[in-house]
Amino acid sequence: MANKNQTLGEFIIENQDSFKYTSGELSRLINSIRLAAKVVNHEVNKAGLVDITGAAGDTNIQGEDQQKLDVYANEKFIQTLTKRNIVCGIASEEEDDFVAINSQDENNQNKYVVLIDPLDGSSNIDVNVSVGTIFSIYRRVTPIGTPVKIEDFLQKGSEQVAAGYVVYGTSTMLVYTTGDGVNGFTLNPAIGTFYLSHPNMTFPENGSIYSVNEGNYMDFPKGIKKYIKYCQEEEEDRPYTSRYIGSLVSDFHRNMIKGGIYMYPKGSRNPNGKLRLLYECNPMAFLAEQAGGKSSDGHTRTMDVEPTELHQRVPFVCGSKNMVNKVEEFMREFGE
Ligand code: P6P
Repeated sequence: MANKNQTLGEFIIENQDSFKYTSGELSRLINSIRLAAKVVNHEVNKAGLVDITGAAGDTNIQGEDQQKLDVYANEKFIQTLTKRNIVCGIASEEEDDFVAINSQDENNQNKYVVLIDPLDGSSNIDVNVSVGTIFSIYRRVTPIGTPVKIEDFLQKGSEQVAAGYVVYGTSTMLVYTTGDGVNGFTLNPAIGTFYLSHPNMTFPENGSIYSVNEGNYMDFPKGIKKYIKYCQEEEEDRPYTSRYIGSLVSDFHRNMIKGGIYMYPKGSRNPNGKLRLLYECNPMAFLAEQAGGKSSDGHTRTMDVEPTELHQRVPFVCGSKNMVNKVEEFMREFGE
């Protein structure tokens, strides 16, 4: 039973029996993410004051300018997970290939891999808009004590054992699931402790907020265009409100609390959509479903998509169940 103002540490201990695998390691893993989140939060909150908001001058595999905070956050999460010797491998938006963590050591009994977008929405950093970290956790599928392999990372979203995000917003929150509902913890920066502020988070089945970059409207599939016009019709329950922050974690978080839908469809410039399946769509889909919401590419459930490569992109429609159902209805009727 969740009681408000419980600390994250107390919550993990109290609930580790509900986790179907040997939960001690997962608890340590969530704790290490908690530590890294606090360190990154400290830097994000002072980004405007020190010279780490400018582009790092490098570009990541996505061809996007790497903001220094991107690089910093990536290093912090990898460093923390490595030092605590909890995982056998990490895949990151900021790393071209996965990073093996001592997995060649036959004594390495670590069974988890983590996939992470260390600082999502980083283009918002230098304009002081919320950004976030997204993480997804799997059990490895190759034998423990052997070098970790790509197949340990290319698992369907339905195989996730845990997923969550950190939103560095007006307050900093850690929201995660281990398959037994979704709980949100708010950081008290004065003492560096996360407190259970949002127990048992649930997506309202209906909502009246839609989040999409309408600048790409002309590029969208016909079914998406029809849905957007549906949202704008003068009806008893519409028009809906358009809210798009340009930071997936922030848009998702607001929609989960208030009810709403986030869409990043495919288009000519993004023939498979923009968002990455493994460390953006799957973790958010896991959270959405655990909170009673829904997630698909407009046709297929996000967590049923068979991954083929580490940085693969998919179209993404995620949020209140009846809103996603409506998009899928339009996609069936009007197609691509
Ligand atoms: P656009 C940030 O880069 C991100 O991955 C999501 O956080 C965000 O929702 C989306 O891309 C914004 O993309 O093309 O609308 O600027």
